[in-house]
Amino acid sequence: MTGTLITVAPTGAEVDKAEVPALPVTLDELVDTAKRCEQAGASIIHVHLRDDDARPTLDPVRLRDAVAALRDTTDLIVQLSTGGSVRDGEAARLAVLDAEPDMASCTMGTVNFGDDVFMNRWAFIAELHRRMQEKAVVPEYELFDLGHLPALERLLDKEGLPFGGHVHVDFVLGVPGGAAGDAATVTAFAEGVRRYLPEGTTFSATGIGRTTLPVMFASLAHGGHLRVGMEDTVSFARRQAVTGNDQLVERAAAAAALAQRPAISTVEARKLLRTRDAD
Ligand code: KMH
Ligand code: ZN
Repeated sequence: MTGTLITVAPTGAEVDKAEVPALPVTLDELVDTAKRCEQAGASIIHVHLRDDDARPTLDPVRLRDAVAALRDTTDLIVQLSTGGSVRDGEAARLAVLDAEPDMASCTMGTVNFGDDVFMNRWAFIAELHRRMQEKAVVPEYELFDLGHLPALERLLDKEGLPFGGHVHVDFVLGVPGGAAGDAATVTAFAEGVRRYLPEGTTFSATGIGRTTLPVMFASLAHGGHLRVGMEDTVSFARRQAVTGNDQLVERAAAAAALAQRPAISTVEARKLLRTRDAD
């Protein structure tokens, strides 16, 4: 069993800066949190951007600037979100890849998302997967429901393996409308990975809100990796707001060390995921 890959998802598209002042929304804030999180043990950063009014944006110039700034100041693997916000259209979501990230997310199906719907049509998923193959971008397949596992099996069967040949998935649990964020559900997903996906597939898991801790411990118990960050939870403990993303990464790294699977470096993470500059 390898060490633990820690992904930080610092911003997301849903949390309101006015309600959570510690949320990084400017490029300077993003770079600052990225540096701290790398120091604390993160090796991947899952990036959503905000505009000057702190609203979610897929602006191509901002995306390119963010990729460049993160590369200049950290060695983190830059993973851009192609999920965006529930209001983003397919064309803008596909165009995210033009910013040439190391990785990008690829959600494996439509899911209810609170009062909204996070739309991921089959044709859109297949197009995203093909463009990532062409552009040498490693996907992180986001699984919000158990049905997303056989959907990914079908995608790989029809369209072939992703760039690099390694399959990495992330269980996003505890979204209202998606799979639950508890240990039994992590177990079901981990068993599903073995049943549906190629041997050697790696997985991380994240739990939304108060499901963060059970999902984190269950993922470690199954030999899985971790995603944490203010995209997914803004409270550190009961009545205790998160002070910054590095606080969540530090806790994840401590848990991984306790599990005898300490956080891996960015160099090891690139090798594991076979990003285009892994060598
Ligand atoms: N903001 C959600 C609608 C992703 O980044 O790919 C989608 C999301 C998944 O966060
Ligand atoms: Zn995201």
